[in-house]
Amino acid sequence: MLLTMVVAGCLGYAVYSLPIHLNQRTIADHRESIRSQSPVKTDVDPPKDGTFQPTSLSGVSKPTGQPEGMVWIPGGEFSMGSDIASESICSLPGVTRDAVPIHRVYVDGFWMDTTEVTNEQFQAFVAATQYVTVAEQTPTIEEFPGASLENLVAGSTVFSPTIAPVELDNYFQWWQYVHGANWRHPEGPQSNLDSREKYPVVHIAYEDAVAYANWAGKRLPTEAEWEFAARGGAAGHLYTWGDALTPGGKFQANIYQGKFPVQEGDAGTDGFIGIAPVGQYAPNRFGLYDTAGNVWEWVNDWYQPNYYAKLAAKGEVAKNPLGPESSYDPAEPTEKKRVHRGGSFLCTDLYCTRYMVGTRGKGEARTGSNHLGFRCVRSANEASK
Ligand SMILES: [Ca+2]
Repeated sequence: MLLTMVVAGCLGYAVYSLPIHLNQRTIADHRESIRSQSPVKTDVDPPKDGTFQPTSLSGVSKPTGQPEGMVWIPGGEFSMGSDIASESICSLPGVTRDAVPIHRVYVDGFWMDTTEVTNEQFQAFVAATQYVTVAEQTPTIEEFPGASLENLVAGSTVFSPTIAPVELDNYFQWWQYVHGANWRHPEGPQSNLDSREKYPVVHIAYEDAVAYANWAGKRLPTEAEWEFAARGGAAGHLYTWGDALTPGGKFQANIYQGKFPVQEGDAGTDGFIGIAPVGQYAPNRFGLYDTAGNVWEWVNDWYQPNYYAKLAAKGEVAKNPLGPESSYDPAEPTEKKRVHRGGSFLCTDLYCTRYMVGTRGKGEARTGSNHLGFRCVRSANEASK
């Protein structure tokens, strides 16, 4: 939780600008134009390039007994990761640094929730189990030795827009630990879930997501399963839907337009200022909604920035990879982090464009926020609840 303040993958680096707009360009043109440009001087190593190869869907047929609210993801072999094309779109250098190199991965078929878990779904879980989320628990001195007692108050991390424009080099400027913020009170004690039944549940820690999944007879996806599903059987696209951000002028995800992170800076050109109900945009080719934008999603893997490089170094297709055996983030080596995927309603090309399908997020496992949720999967051989 935020006493140590780790926020949903959008860590700060120095800002530079390399604006590229893809709407009228092919991805091949875009990649070539980047390679021909003079290198931009930053303190971040440029990502290594890689090559996407076609996705090969598994020939395994769809099992019978489709679970409610889930779709069958056929499984198969695909190219996972990101490359310089994604790196160039974001004003935050290093956005793909931990998502290289592109490497081949195979995943078995599985069932996946079509949407992020909603407030009404999580409410049913809590009503059945009386589960108390991490954000609702009072932090202990054992967990935060040295903290003053007045700071040991239950709460969670809430996006708090700045009054005036700020340098985007310190996310503490727009994230605050709000006492009393939790899944029932997304913006703090004065907020509630009225008319938000179909919104994704937020302020969920990793262990909260696992508890829900266990109750539902499901589990969290691996990072590989998540990316395979989000790519929808296609290969090498920037976004879950293709390579243009707004094909035909139409937004495909709830992200952020306008000045970030200032008050009233979110223009809502995509139809939503802030969080949106699930399923407001077209699904991907597998029938999944909101695999880009709206809220980040927990996946099961521990976070290590060089995990893809370790897999690629083996020189073989990684079969059903489960992630590294432990967490290590050089930026915050004492924090135990799991991977986040998909980006959120706060993602903007000014700062964090990780609604791009091959990019990664990360977060301390007990830290939730009001732009972080989850969805579940179920293996083909797991019985329905
Ligand atoms: Ca939006």
